Amino acid sequence: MNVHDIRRQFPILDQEVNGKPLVYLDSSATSQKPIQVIETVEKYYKEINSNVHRGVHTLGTRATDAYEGAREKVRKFINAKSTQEVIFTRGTTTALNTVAASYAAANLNAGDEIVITYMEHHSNIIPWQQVARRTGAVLKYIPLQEDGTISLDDVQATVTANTRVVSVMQVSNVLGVINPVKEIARIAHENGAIMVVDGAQSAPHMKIDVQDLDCDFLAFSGHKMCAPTGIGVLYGKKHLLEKMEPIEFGGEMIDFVHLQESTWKELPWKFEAGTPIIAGAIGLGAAIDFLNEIGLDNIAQHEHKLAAYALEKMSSVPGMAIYGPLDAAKRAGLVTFNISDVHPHDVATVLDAEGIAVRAGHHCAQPLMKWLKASATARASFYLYNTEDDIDKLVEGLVKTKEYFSDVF
Ligand code: 7TS
Repeated sequence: MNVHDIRRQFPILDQEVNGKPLVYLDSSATSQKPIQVIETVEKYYKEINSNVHRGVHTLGTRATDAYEGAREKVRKFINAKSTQEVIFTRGTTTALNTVAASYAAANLNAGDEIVITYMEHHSNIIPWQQVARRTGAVLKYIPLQEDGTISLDDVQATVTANTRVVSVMQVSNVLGVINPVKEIARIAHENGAIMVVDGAQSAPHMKIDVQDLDCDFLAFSGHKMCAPTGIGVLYGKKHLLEKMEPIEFGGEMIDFVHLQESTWKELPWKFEAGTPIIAGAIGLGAAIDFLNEIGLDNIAQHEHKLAAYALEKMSSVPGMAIYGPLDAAKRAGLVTFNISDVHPHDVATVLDAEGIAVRAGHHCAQPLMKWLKASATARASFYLYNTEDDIDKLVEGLVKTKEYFSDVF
């Protein structure tokens, strides 16, 4: 399928915004949804909507089959050994909070260390700060090299025999760097720590094999990979999940409830209290089918080309500061930047008038912004439906922005 055929599957892209054809360059915030996913969710509500795991009636069985079928699609997608290792959550944030509040809160003591990096999203910082506060553990940061990448020497120097948890994003939502999480997992394990991978920006864009990475936990969000909002995944190794206590309690997750105590269902359901996100999970299953049909390797290659093209074209705009490595080989499909002294919100506003959607702000990574010595930045992020033409329009928009503000000042 070429990119123009792919674009045709995303109805939202076929519209004008502010009188100009929409150029959507904010897929790192959330991706657009293909018609297959929209129709799957619509069909679920039109034909089989029912609660799962309870009814004997036919619709209930169909809904349960579709929901559990989606879990099997996720299992295959990340090559987990068993569907017992695949827990549906609200997204990456909930998944990371579950690991912190359940695994880490129970296993960490004063003086133990949690190791993360300066580039983490707030969702992979604050849950660990909270655990550290509660347990007396210490939160340590792997430093970044000048170009924003991580060196394994720095990982070796930061992770010690006291480290219990290492948690790192596979792809940065700001710098675009791809972190060597497989090698970091090896270092974590050599030191007796577990490895948590924040896959929010990698799962949509590259093949992930949890057995090959040998990570203990992986978190990702459906809405960044063509699925609806409100659904995400926590993968965890079975032997760890089995020993963990749920963090939410109520219907669906119990085996027996007595007056003073209760027992939990087996994995994965003990972590899915309440009526689950049924339509979301089924939508995620459809998104996985869609991505598989195109091929994760083809998607990664396409975005890699776009990133290289964007880096080259954007670098030619006078006053452009690009964050992260300039070597496209070290990057995924996004470019974060500032132009001269123009505030990124002004950049985003001028671009919006041209129909171009980019994100401006701190991108939920304030420690990284501090490290970059920038209060805010603008970001263009690409996905399988973006083209070189989108980047040409972005660059034209950036030149316009620069001219507009040089007239003003
Ligand atoms: N981790 C990373 C690396 C992310 O990029 C994000 C969201 C999250 C965690 C949280 O995901 P959620 O689905 O639970 O919200 N990142 C962004 C972004 O870059 N712009 O908007 C959201």
